[in-house]
Amino acid sequence: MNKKLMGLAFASLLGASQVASALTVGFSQVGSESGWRTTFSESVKAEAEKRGIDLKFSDAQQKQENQIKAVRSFIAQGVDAIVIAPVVETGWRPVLMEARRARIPVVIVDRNVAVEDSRLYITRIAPDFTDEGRKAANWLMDATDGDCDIVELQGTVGSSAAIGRMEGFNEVIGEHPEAEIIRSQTAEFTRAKGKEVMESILKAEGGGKQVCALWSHNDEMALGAIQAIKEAGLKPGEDILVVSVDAVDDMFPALAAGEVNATIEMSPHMGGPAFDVIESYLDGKRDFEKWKVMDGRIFTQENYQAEYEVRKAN
Ligand code: GYE
Repeated sequence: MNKKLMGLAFASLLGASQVASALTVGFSQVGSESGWRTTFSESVKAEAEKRGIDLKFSDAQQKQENQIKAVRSFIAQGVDAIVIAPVVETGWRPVLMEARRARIPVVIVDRNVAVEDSRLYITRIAPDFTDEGRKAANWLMDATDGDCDIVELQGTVGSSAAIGRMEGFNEVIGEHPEAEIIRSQTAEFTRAKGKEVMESILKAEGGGKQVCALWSHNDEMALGAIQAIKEAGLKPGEDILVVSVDAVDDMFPALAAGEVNATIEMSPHMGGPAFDVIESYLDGKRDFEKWKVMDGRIFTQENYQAEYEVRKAN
């Protein structure tokens, strides 16, 4: 008798009530490249613990092949459901087809998968990355009257987060003839690369005195870049404005110090909604919206205080 049947036989001895909570869910996570990602992983694990879900967690270390291997392993284990935070958009159809053939429901969280057949997953729980880019650009255009030479730190190339944020930001900037992105380079969503790339951009821009603002696809890269701006003898938040996304805890002391101007919140708490979908699906619900949009606030030097108190209390 295989392990799953033995588990169910044992669970049935415990009585029906325990069977319902003996869900096994495989979670394929991108990696641990940013503070936001770490909080996201911890939040999913805590939520699974709270619900008595047996969570099989896999950290892909930013490699899609590791994610695909993990999903295949979840299928082989016969998990009840699979959750995927896809590192990049493309390359997912084959393994999602395998999950479908195995009749294992899949929920996409955070970034997106580019597949024609939307039946390959139940739903996606994520923010609107394009709207996050628009929010960042609208704040910056208001702050600079639409006249700003901008350097951009892109997230992971091919990720829907980087693609969407760039698209939304450029859409707004395009409406302002005096606003221009003068340098744009990936720093892979990490703090170390953010510092390294910003150092090279400042050198290439004659020390950075002409740079009006930094637009960073996430806070981690922005926090690294702020170190580089300081080491170049400039004041982040004043000489070079800083606008970013995620609103991680470390951004609040930087807002208080005047080193950051704005960050757009991206909630890391997607575990609960994902498990809600899975439990409803396994109870027979089928009419899910294809995208549950997670909205986010913008925190600036004018309004960060209350949220900062909340973060400090937790
Ligand atoms: O902004 C960044 C993480 O996929 C939207 O990935 C997420 C991004 C997030 O590395 O901190």
